Amino acid sequence: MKKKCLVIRSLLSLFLLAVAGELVSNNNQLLASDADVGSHSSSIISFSAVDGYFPLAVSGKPVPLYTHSDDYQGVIRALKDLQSDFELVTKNKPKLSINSVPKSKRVVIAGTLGNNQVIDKLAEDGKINAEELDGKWEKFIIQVVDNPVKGVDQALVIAGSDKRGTIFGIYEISRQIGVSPWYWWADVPVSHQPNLYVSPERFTLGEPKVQYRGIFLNNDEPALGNWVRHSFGGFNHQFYEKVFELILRLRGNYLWPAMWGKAFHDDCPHNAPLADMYGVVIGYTHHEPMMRAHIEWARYGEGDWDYQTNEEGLREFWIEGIERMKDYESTVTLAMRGDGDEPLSEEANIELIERVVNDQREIIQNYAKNPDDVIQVWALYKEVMDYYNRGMEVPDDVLILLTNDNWGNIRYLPDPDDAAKRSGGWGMYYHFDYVGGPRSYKWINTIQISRIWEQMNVTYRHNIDKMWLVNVGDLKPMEFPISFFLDFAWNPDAIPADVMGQYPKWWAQQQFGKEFAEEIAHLLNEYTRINSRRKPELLNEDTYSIIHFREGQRVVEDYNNLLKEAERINEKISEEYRDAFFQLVLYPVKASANLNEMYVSVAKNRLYARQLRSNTTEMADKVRYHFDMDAKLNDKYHSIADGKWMHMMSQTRIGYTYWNQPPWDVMPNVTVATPHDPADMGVAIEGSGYAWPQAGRNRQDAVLPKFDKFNQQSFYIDVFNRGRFSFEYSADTDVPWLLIDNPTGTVEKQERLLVSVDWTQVPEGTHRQPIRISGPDNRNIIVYAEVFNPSYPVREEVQGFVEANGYVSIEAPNFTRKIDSEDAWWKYVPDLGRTYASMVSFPVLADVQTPGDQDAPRLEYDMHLFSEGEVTVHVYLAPTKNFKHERTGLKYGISFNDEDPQIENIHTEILNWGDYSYGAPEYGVWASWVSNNINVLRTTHTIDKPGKHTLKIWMKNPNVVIQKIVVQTGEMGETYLGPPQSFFNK
Ligand code: REL
Repeated sequence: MKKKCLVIRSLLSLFLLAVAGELVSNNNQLLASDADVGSHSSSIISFSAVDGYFPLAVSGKPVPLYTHSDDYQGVIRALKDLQSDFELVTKNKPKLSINSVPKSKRVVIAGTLGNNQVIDKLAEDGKINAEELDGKWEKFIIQVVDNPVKGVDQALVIAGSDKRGTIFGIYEISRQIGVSPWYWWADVPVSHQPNLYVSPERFTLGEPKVQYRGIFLNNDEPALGNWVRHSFGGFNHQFYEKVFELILRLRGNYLWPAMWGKAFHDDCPHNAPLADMYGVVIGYTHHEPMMRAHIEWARYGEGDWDYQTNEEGLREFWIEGIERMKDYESTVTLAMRGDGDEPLSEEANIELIERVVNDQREIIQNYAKNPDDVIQVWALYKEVMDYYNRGMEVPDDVLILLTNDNWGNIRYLPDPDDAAKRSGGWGMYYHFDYVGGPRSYKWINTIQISRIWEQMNVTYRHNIDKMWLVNVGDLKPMEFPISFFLDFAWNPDAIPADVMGQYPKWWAQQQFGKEFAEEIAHLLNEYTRINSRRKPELLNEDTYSIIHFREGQRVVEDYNNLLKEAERINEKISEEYRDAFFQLVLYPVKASANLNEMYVSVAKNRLYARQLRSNTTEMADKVRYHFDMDAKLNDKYHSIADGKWMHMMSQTRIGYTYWNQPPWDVMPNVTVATPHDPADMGVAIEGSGYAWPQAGRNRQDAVLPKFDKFNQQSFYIDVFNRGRFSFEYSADTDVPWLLIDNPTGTVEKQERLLVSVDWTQVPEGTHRQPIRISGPDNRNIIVYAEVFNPSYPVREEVQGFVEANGYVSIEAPNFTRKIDSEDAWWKYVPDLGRTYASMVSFPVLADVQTPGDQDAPRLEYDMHLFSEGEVTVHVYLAPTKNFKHERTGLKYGISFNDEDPQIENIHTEILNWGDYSYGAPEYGVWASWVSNNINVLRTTHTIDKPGKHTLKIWMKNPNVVIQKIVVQTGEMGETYLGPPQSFFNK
């Protein structure tokens, strides 16, 4: 059904990110964005007077704006946004004069070289340098010019090389005076600034490094769809204007519109002309050729979606698409997939697709208004990549849109030299949100910007720079990674790894000001880290171990600590920021923390039920509490900002049973049980799923994990009740150096006793010490503590890591030594990975190295091992795909001490880049990599004798991302993340 659409101009607008400005501000005044936010952010605005600066607004009075009507409508529209932005910032709206020179000594002049006579005259008079702009793509300069036009003493000139160049220059001022690109989309408030001064230095961000930079609104039901229908009445231009403006403020230029049952051109006749007026290029998805939405075939198509049997019908349909496109800036998708984003039928072959493409290109030539300006795009999505591998011909002037595996891992990159030669260029289609196997992820932000950085940096260095596009799902709540993706696309060179590490703080400062930027950056990094470990849709009670290393408990604690911090900031931050803070920080942290705690509680409920703990039902109640809380948080999201975001969080996320979303959120099954009547003591211990007392022939001793003087752990004993009446308990041991907190007391339901060791008193050697737990009816249960206190090495002196409890666990960046060669090395990438950060073999295009050579680049980890014989080393790697065109897999070398390195191929199990279909031989391996967000490789080594050893990780290929290393020497509890890092001295 078509919606009525009124031409209502969006009112507001606001500020953008600056990346790598040429100007280095040297004043010490109060700047709009402070120097410590990273070199990628340059500011030319001061909020107080500076000698020689241009007074843009003084005492709340902004100078008038001036342009000429011969410029693009989109430029004049953006200037109106700037007018509103000045009003938001200074509380006064400047006059916008079109054609007649404002009566003012100082003005802002904005316009496009070659399209605006005022700007052209400035160029002619040599007041701005036309050469800087001539023939450039989306470039602007911002410059103070004396006596620009008759009657005006001085102007701030924003001149663009083309339409979007000028628009980006205009929004650059908006951003720098304090209007976030997210002012409307996330209710980011604008601070009042009565005085605005601009540096007299010429300022430019140059040309973007990636030509088309965009987003795809996808998987747009139920959340986006319900919100849009509620707020705008449909996917009409009132909605899309908000999207266009956002894209331009983020310095993007490209959109694939929402397409689940929607048709951009057909749903509202104003959508396409307005996109063009705004300056946003429109493309249709990889399976919607020739500017026609998928749903339009259902609406208007005649016959089957099959080129073999219905060539005529399809040609007609496509011709209409191309004619309807007019001369609006667009990209045209070529080729075809099966109806509804499915592979074509078995019989369909490469030859047929090539024929389809030839015919489509002919239609473009014959029916497009400006056929030579049309960007033709062929996306190598899913099985189409395989056709390409099998020799499918793609005409050289067609843009090849490469893809990730839908989970953020690039599938294929051509040889960079070949890539550079292709006239149609290359693009990359990336995902923040996905519908499909192994599981759809559509609810919350689970994307680490560090992984975007790493994968898109690899992409860029392979000369994939014509188009970067990202699937952003419902758009919200992906604000943070969208900003990063588009900023990085503007200029990847301006955001090297260490600057990327600063980005969250910079972004936080842009939305919330300086005061809490550091803390908010930490929250953004950490919540996305925890969510990226395993998408919430894949979480269940078995994900994290509640038996070993207190893993589940740690995740809950970590998340709840983040939540505490978020709530602390929420209380302190001024009222006007609260709605934005809720959307961008508090909700994702709280809702995700809540969900994680719900699943850990389910795990406890199940364990407690098995062990007959009387608090089993309480745990079931806790699950219910968190389940209800999830819905309450949803409601809260829908009520903030006067209900502006109604339905926006309505995506289901609890109760998945297979890849597709559940129709509603379903609480996991729990056990509710009535305990025995009389008091009845049970004991459970850390590191074991069993409970005591045990009967029968197979009963085991209760033995805590081993205490050692290096890690100086504490381990717990749970004394619990299986009955309904409370009982007294006591825990004692014969040695003074074994410490038990809470040694006596009353158990209503459960008491947790923490056992630790007084290392100043314990004698040297290995000890096995019983702890007697006495309960009702004189029953005793013995728990053993094993204590390891070797005389050597000395804790404070040992170099590197120390083995304990059957392993040495190492976060990769904690190496003892790093040996670099001149042209290759392991690079620290902050925040990347499930537990801490990563070391990445670098640079992206480095030559293959030879592990074992004396100077070969490597990481060395010293460690003290008490074990000898065979050990297994587990290397935890990011699930990088075998993307190099040679398809030989990425390799690294690994050795202990002076042994010859073993060469490990991280792609041994999954060499093919292609096959996604369920049931294909490699599907299972790939599915477990992306579900767990890790690829763990294991090698075995022989340790000749206990003592000091050095593990070496050698670089062979670049782009291997190592997060963590575990040397396993004995039995080690199974967990999702592997054991936490071992004791080490740097
Ligand atoms: O994530 C993707 O690129 C695709 O699965 C979707 O674009 C797909 O077209 C789907 O939304 C609808 O058909």
